[in-house]
Amino acid sequence: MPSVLITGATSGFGKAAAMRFAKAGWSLILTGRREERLKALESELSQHVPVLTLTLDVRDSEAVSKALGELPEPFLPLTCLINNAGLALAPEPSQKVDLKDWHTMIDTNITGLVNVTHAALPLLLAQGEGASILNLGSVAGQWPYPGGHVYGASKAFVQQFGYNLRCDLLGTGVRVTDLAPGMAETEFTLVRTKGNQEASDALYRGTTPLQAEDIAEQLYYLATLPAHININRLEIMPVRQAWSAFAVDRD
Ligand code: NDP
Ligand code: 8X3
Repeated sequence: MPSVLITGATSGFGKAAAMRFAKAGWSLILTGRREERLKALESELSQHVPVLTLTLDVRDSEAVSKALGELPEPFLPLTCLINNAGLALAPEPSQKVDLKDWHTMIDTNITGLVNVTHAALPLLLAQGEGASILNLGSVAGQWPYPGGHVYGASKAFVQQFGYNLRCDLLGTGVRVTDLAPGMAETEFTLVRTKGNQEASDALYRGTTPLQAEDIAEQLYYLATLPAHININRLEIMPVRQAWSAFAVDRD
């Protein structure tokens, strides 16, 4: 039975991916900080597939390496790692941002992703052919926009780290993909605005954003491609989102 480790399974893409992979009969290792949500997911999905929940913060490298170093037999070798845990903070311009918010994004989106990848690599190499690392990048990693600052830069790291990993993993069979979504309706904007439900609702109102299930479907597609195919980067936007013109400062 193939197994998938999903970081940030308590909400959004991670939760939807847990449902999608469970539907296909995969064993699930689900992580996040909110234990109650993990337990609720476990009690629902463990009726169908083996589920292991790990309550941890991806920023804590010791906790991550301990937890992944002790995975029980039914979850090994690991077929797929979905590095999904992440967040944006501080939609305001750089000159108004609290430095702590920049640090939180770097610690989660970069250091956290690196922590999990480092601990999971031996488990994926044990699988070899057909194994995958699916990293949640973002359109913000490729395209600049006001208020994107460290969030976009952290996702550019995710892309380049993935490409460099591919070079090192050549010959092992382990694949790496940067899945880069645009606007998707999850708790992402609620987190970014520190709990401003109205701002979150306003962003998604009157348009048709991606849904978490759309991204879960892409993750499942990537994880089940024939073993000789590696999609390096997959950027996906809602039809009702596109780029905009360059901004110009005028007198
Ligand atoms: P959500 O806020 O709905 O989910 C984020 C998940 O990350 C939660 O399960 C949260 O769990 C987890 N998480 C956050 N910080 C930590 C941490 N320190 N340790 C462990 N888990 C953590 O957002 P999305 O589902 O939208 O986002 C998922 C990923 O997709 C992120 O990397 C995001 O940057 C990226 N993305 C999102 C887009 C969007 O428009 N929604 C578009 C492009 C990319 P908990 O709080 O329980 O720890
Ligand atoms: C999240 C998508 O457009 O807010 O990564 O940057 S966007």
